[in-house]
Amino acid sequence: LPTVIVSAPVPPDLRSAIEAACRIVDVPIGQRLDQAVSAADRETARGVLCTVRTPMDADALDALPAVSVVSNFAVGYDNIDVPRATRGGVLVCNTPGVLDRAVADLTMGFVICLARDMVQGDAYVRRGDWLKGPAPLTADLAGKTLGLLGMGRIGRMVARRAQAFDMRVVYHNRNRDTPSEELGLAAYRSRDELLAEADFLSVHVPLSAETRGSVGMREFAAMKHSAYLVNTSRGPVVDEAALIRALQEGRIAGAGLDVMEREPLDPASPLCAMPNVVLQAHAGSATVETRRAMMELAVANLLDALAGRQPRAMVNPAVRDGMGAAH
Ligand code: 8YV
Repeated sequence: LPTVIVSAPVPPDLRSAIEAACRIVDVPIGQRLDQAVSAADRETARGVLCTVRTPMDADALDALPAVSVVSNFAVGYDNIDVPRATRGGVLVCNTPGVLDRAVADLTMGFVICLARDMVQGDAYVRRGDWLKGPAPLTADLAGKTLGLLGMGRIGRMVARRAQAFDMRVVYHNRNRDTPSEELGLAAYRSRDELLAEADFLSVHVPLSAETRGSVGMREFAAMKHSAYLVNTSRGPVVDEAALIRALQEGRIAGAGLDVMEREPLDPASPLCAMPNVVLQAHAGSATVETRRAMMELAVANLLDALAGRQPRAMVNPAVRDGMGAAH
């Protein structure tokens, strides 16, 4: 049986499915495979099932010469050096599609929480302030502009939800997304127009060399003072020091953050002391149903690739088409 390295929370039934075809080597989540796996298992491992917390950089890939597939339990794959994997003939798989709704739901949750000041409202009731009088008024979503930075699968799902709340939805994307415009989901704007118009700026881009730190002081300065930032993508897309400064200086009104530059977030971070910031623990996809669907897809991707079948979701399909470098 081929050896596979598993560093992901696989439930028992799916683990049995893997064990029917493979020998599993377990690695605690977050550990480097080139350090945690024995030399013998590193030499023979044919596949990897891991989370975004497993660095699959050049060193890790080099240490696993027989690996032909890395199945990521995530749609994002910024933990993997994909060009290096492609050059080495390693197929990279991910879990697109099955988590779009959950992430979009949490995004709208942030928008509603921020507009209606729900975290403060909750504290107001618990403190007994309600006994002294009603809580301060908040703001409508209807008529407000949601600016989507990134219009992929998740951005579109957010647009659909925001429309149901009678928001105006505009977006900016590397490539103009004509289908979204034809469906009336959102209107295209230049990046600067988007920043200037948005009452809520929500980030839906992958983390890459181009997007790292791409929402920073220049962007906050271009936004309305009354605008909120929502980030359910990847923390490092936002320059967090600049965000903290922008919040402290009142350049923007607040933020809803599911992801941070460093996770888990240090509770000593100034973000944790700000009443106009709502935080979640990288939980966009963290529902029972969505995590199950993600794991089913990630396991199927792994087993399909090892059996020579075409996985449902491939990041670098050129490897399978035989266009990657030879082994
Ligand atoms: C995490 C995510 O993968 O899909 C992604 O890109 O960031 C999340 O769904 C999740 O924490 C599981 O590891």
